[in-house]
Amino acid sequence: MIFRPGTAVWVEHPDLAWAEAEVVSTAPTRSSAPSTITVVLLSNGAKVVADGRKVLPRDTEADLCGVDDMTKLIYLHEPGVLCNLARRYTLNEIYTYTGRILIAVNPFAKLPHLYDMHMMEQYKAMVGENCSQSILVSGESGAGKTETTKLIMRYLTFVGGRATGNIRSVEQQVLESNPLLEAFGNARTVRNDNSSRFGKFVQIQFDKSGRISGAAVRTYLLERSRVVQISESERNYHCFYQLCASGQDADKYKLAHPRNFNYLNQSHTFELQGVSDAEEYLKTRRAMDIVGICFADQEATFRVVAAILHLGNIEFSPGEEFDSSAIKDEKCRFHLQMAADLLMVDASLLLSTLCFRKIKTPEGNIIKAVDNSSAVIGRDALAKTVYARLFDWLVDNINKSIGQDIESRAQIGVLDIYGFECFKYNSFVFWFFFLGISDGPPLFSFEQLCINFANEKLQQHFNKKPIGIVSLLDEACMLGKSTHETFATKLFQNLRTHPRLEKPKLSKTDFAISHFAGKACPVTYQTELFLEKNRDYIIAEHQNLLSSSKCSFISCLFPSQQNDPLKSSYKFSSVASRFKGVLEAIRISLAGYPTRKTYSEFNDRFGLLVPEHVDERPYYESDYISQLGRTKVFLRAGQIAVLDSRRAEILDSAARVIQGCLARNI
Ligand code: AOV
Ligand code: MG
Repeated sequence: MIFRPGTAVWVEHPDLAWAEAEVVSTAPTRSSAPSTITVVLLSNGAKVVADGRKVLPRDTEADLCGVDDMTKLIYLHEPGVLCNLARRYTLNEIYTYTGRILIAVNPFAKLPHLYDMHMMEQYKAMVGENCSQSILVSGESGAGKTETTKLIMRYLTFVGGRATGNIRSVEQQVLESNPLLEAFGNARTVRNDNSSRFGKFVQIQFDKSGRISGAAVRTYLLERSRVVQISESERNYHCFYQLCASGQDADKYKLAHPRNFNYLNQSHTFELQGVSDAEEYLKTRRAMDIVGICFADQEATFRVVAAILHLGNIEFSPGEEFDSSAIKDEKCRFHLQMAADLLMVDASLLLSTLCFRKIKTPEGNIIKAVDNSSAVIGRDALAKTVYARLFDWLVDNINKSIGQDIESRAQIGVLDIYGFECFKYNSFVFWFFFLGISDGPPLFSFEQLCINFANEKLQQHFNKKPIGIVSLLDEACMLGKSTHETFATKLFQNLRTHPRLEKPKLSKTDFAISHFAGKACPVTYQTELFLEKNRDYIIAEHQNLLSSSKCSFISCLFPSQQNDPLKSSYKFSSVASRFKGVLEAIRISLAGYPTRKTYSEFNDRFGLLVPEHVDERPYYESDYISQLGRTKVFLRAGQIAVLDSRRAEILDSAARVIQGCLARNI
């Protein structure tokens, strides 16, 4: 695009992302070289030479209050969108439409007036079409997806509620499932104090009269590794800290401050700003009451949580025999006993499960001792499995107690997944969330690949041949002899030429993906544990131990395999593939014609281009116009800028003519 001197533009800016400027001159270029444009920044009058490709037209007539729908913007490009969001944000207008998409900017402050009864009443009139719909909430980690999901649920339960005042009504149960699932599935991360570590799809069912008649909650891929491993300044799942702060209950299970437990003290962050874990514990218990989890099951749930903390404190030292392990000391023996008591299993069986492994040989099974580090890995695997089963149990229980309405004809689904995770991203939505985060080169795990993969799918930036990582991983898992090295080799062999995949120079087994088109943000993943994490199986010894529990709550979490003919212990099930099903059905149609103007708006602005034909349809059917609607003109991205520069030329020559006239008169 050619800019004339004086044209209002945006230029890319290292600190501000985009800065307001005006064109001074355009350097004449040979056709092969990129053009350069000299501009003057409005903020400080500095002259800057900018790459012509990074200069975009700026609408000087835009409303200072912003527009409530991005499609009303004259220029729908990044700086135009950012500027509009920023203008609205300063007025506490955090919601902006883009056609059918609603953008929310996280206010990080309570804006109660937006969500009060009065406001909800105003939208109530919109109930009507009686057909099922889904709402997808998308955005980077910390952007506000979960809060938005809760607001949506609150609204839906308000318009569809029966106003009976019953604390155990379906609506209340649906709402209270949120704090309950958050206690067990959310944790503090460097990006968000209450980050969801699982995906959630809530379907709210309505009866003929538009009243809520049932609901179903589905969850996806809880981040299991967090149970045993946390990074600095992050926390484990909230429920652990809540239980430690619970006073009497903590005493009952011989718990103490989180700093005393290996699964919590790997990070030095124990508290959340402005949150009392003791109060949160009471809220979780209350949510359990409302959702319909009986007292005995609540007790059992927290006994399991406590057992996991004690389990994590069982440490090992080398045993008497070569490559064997034994319990480290008396303190660890206490934790072993506590874990066993709480799980209601035999303490010596628990210990032998951790220190020995049964191995199948052609001559029969042999029992082999395992070394220290293998015992620790086994202990952590047990903790993760128990926690994951507990989480699934909670979800099942919520569903059973709320109940589904199978006759419902209309339902509204709300999808809330975890956000895209990448430290170095410097785009606008991120930028205030990432202040104060260290910028060491981050390496990402299997869980994050799944998270980012889901987001990528959701954003429909997958306009390419599927990259195939998940299929290759599944293949590797099914072949017994694969290792992460053979997987990485295969990945690079198969996808060598893929433009989004890179092989980092210093590692043979890491790989980097540029997840989003046009963003310089390759995320590097470490493949070390990919195969193990993708294989979703339970170690036979763990299964046997837990199904022997004298507590029916726990033995029911681990139904014995023999009684379950559908589950063969050899059957391979892939975590990543299950995740890939999740989002297959979701399609977002991005507006192909981002700029929309009514005929009269269009005429006002561009009528002077063809004064004689201004009211006639053939005028619109020129090269610039993509589609003509009944009341509006639809333009493809960028077309309005071309029209605008024509308009500026005409206005300019008109001005010159007028100036000439004036000069002559003088
Ligand atoms: P996320 O769901 O998108 O992140 P959250 O919904 O947990 O993000 O929002 C993060 C924080 O932002 C919340 O704890 C609130 O403090 C604040 N916030 C978000 N939306 C609003 C709102 N509408 N009004 C007031 N405060 C808000 V993650 O789960 O990390 O991807 O995996
Ligand atoms: Mg969330």
